[in-house]
Amino acid sequence: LANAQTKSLTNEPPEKKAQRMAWFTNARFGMFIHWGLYALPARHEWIRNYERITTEQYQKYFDYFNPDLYDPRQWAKTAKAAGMKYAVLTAKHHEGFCLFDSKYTDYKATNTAAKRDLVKEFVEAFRAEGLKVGFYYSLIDWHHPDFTVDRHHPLRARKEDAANEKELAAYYAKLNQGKDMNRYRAYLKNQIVELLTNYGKIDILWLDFSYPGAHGKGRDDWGSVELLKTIKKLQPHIIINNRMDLNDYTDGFDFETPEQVKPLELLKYKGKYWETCQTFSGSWGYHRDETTWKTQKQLLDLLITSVANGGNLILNVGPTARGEFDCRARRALDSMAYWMHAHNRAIYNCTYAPDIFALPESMNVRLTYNPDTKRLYLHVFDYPDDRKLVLPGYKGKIKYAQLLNDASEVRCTESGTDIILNLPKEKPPYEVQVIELFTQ
Ligand code: FUL
Repeated sequence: LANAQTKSLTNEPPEKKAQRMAWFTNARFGMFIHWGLYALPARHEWIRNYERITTEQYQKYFDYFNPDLYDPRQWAKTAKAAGMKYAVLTAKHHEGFCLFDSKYTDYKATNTAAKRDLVKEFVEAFRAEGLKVGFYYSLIDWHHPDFTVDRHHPLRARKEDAANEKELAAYYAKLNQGKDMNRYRAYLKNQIVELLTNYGKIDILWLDFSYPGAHGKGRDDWGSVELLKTIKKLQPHIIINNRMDLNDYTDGFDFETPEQVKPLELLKYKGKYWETCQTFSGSWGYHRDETTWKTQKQLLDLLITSVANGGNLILNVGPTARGEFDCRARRALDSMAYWMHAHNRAIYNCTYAPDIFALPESMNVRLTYNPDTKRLYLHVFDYPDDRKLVLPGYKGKIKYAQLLNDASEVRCTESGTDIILNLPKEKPPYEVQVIELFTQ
């Protein structure tokens, strides 16, 4: 793989980048919002692709889109209460529908019963709650007439359309006649310019996603080098994810985006800038019939394990077609609010702990650490029956210990070089308990 990462696009020194990234790495927890016409079929945001729905067939979702309960101030309050410090909204997803008022298309919220710029209200509402705001923008577009139809597209060939590779190539050549990806590239650039010009200071740009070579231009399908320059010019402080295919450059992106990975896999991102994106269940868009909702403990595991490996969690909500978070999402967010209220000190401004504090895997604990206060946070996933937690080799490393939720002392006893934490008789009413350890 030609992925040498030697060429720089911006010549930004690492200290400067660290400064630019500081709010993001301190925030640790954000909200992803996937909202679009796919909320109406309510069977996954990829539905147009999965079910090979034509533009004409998909039109009914545009015609019936009427988010009468949309009140982003409620969303913002919910996000803030859950302890989230930023939010990223899908200004446009792969289906091509724009939640914002773009000059370059009619396929937008202002032309639906909503009759207004939904992005504008989102930005205002979240800012008013003191949250940072970001835009997800899909590089892929299944609606745009110039976007190449290939095997990744909803209108892709069926088995009966071509008997062999040659016929398949001819099939696509015919379908794509008159289409011009240069026009599409101009469209996407124009829209990104709109998004970064018309809504004030934008904190994150989340572009999605590249499958190199699919559109006949090799590794620069989106005109990404130019695009990045434009973005940085408009919003010099913006933080950009890694999906616009600039992986060959040292500074072609700001953070990595492990998607839907298990907590254990997050270890390998330690030392980089990253944010894992995760759903409550399988789908990003509102999915009515999904039954695989993560438990509160699984959600906490994702958040805590992210911080314990020096990264962020962006947790997704798929609002309904009426514009609300459905009750399952609200319940999950409420449970995060309950935990975060008592424990956010173990999350914000925290990262992985120095190696001298490493504990055996068998303990099923996670460690987070605040480098400014030098406090160490021990997240207990299995509350011990005998209420004793042995920290091997910890003698001399800890000055004081307290439960984080109520600042009640956790008495420490020594045994050889170990420290034994004497936990409360009654297990505190949280899925994960946190003990704050003062190391100085
Ligand atoms: C993926 C997309 O295809 C999904 O629909 C979702 O937006 C996720 C965050 O990124 O690549």
